[in-house]
This record gives sequence, C-alpha cells and structure tokens, in this order.
Amino acid sequence: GDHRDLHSFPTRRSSDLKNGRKAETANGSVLNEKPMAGATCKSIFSKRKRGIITMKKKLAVMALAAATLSMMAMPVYADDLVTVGYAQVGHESDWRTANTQNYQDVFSEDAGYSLDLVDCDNDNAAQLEAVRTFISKDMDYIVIAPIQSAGWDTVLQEAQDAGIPVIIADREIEASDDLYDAWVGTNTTNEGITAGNWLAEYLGDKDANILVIEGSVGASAALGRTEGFNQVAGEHDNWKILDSQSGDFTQAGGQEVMESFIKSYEGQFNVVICQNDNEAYGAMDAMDAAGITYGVDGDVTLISFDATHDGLQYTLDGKINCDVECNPIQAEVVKGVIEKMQAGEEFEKTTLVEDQAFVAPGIESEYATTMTDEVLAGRAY
Ligand code: GYE
Repeated sequence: GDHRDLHSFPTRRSSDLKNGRKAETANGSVLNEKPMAGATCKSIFSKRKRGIITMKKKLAVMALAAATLSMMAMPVYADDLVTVGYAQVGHESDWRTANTQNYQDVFSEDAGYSLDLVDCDNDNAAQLEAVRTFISKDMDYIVIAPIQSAGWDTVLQEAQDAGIPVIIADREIEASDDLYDAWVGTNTTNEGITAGNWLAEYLGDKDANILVIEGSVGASAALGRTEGFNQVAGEHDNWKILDSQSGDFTQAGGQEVMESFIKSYEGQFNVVICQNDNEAYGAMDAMDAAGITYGVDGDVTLISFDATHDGLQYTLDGKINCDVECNPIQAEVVKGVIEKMQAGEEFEKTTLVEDQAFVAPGIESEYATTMTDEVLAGRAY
C-alpha cells in the first residue's frame, strides 16, 4: 500500500535536481579557488597573457568539473531507475521468448527501468527462490508469471510484509487477491471455449475422437484451456476425448506425447489439440513420421494455441486448421500499471489482454480470422 508513495517519479526528479545543485556548488568552489591561485603565482607572462592563461585554466577546470560531474551523476542516475524483478516461467516456447523480449524492450533503462529478469526454467522451487531474492534486494516492483497456479500464499505474504507491490502476469494463481496488487494476462478458459466453438462449427454433425496434448501440469494456461474446451465438448454427445496428456508446452514434449498416442490410438482419432504451438510442431513431426495426414487436406484436424509467427505460418500453409491466439505482448500494460502505482494514482486490479483466433485459408469462421499473407505480415510477434 504505502510503498508506492515512497517511489514516485516526482521523487526521482527532485533527486536529480538535488544532484545538479550539489554539482553546481562543487563547480562554483573549484572556479573560485583556481583563478585566485593563478592570480597570485609569479609569471613571466604579461598581464594580458596571464589573463588568457587564466581563462584557459578556467576552461580546463570547468571541463574537469563537468567530467567529474558527469562521472558523479551517472551512478546516481542508475540508482534512480525503477527496479523491477520479473520471475519469468522459463524459455519453453516461442510464446515465452516473445514475452521475454517484450519485457526487455519495454522495461529499458531509457524508459527509466532496471529490469532483473530471472528465467526460472519451468522450476517451481527456482521461481519461489527468485521472488525471495527480489524481496531481499528490495526491488521496487515484483512481476511474477507463475509456473504453477498453486502454492503462492507464503511468498506473496513475504513480499507484502516487505512493502513491495506484486503484479501477477500472464498466468493466474489460486490465492486471495489481497495477496497481490494487480493481475495482467489472458483469459485461457475463453481460449479453450473458442477452440471448442470453432471445432463444433467446423465438424458440424461429424463425430470427434479427440486427443489432447496439454500444457505444463498445474499451469493455469493448461488448466484454463482444458476447462474451456471441455465445457464445449460436454455439449456434444458425439465428441469423445480419447486421452489427454501433458507435453509441458515444449516441442519435444509434444512429439513424445504424440508418438505414444499414435502407438495407443492409431486409426482411432480425427482431432488433435495441442495447447501451444511448440507442442503442435512436435505433434506434426510425430504424425509425419507415422504417415498420418493432418490440416485442411489431411485426416486429422489440428488445433493449436498461441498464434505465434511460425504457428500462423503453418496455419497459412493449411497444416494447422485453427490457431487460437494468446497474446504475449503484455509488458506495456504491466508498465502502465506500474506508472500509475508510481504516481500514486488508482490502477486496475485486473487487466485482460485480448486474444483472437485464426484459421487456414479455405475455412470461414464466425470465431476466427482466415489467414492470408497480409495477416501474417501484420503480426507483432
Ligand atoms: O501458451 C505457452 C507458454 O502461459 C499463456 O505458456 C502462457 C503459455 C503459452 O509456454 O506457449
């Protein structure tokens, strides 16, 4: 609560002014001393010449003072940057890489920030450790993209006790909203519902025998997409989910799960749902190797999530039928919240980043945009 009042941009500006004044004083005293010393020293030069030398000395002294001032000022400026610790999930997917890049671009020193981004490599314990390190460093703000949705109460309480505002980003947590200050992210349950609605529209009355490659176990992005899709699936008596396994949001994981699905269900499935694009790349490799066709001209309808650049390229190529977007460009929104906190203004407790969906050429959908070269070229990630 009070923390944000202690860290405001007005404070930063006034401390800049203070340093400027200090430097002026130092500058002034240097200039007062040196010419006096010059005037009393014996010299073979004429008064006029001595005057010139004194002026040169003055200039040299001023230059020295300016250099000293800039040397003094630089570290002071660095201290005035707003420090933000970002406990990032890891580097499991193209989505994640885009999200990391976005934070590095937005929370730049030029923008007044010092960003400490920790890649937690999808390790829950490492992420808790990262947050505790941010607390011990007394960062101005902590941003967490929670690997798992559960288990946050203790460390969030610690951050609150230390007076450090916490913004939960990207994924959701199961904790009282008193324990964090704001949330910014996407509605992954809606993404799952969109996938289900699109499939219903696409298949009409046809049966669906579905295999699901889920995201990381315990991640809200996986839980939400599963829940949303299952809501729609529950309305269709002729849809059957044959199996649902985690591919950990990675390409290798997607391939491994798809290989084992093919062993168990070859010839029995006509829909594969991958909860992110990287898993879809792995699943495509596994189906290619087994001679199973997919996409608009194939036997298997392939649905993916994220709509990253490569995912949409595959959609444009007709290999992925439908790619439901999850927008990783979230740092600007987080920065907006932090700026309001800095200024002591009211800020949104939750901000939803909007998503859309994309389908392969030849598919028309009320739920999705049909891919074209222009659509792909206009994408930001
Ligand atoms: O879909 C996946 C990433 O949390 C929404 O995490 C994010 C998910 C995203 O690894 O690719």
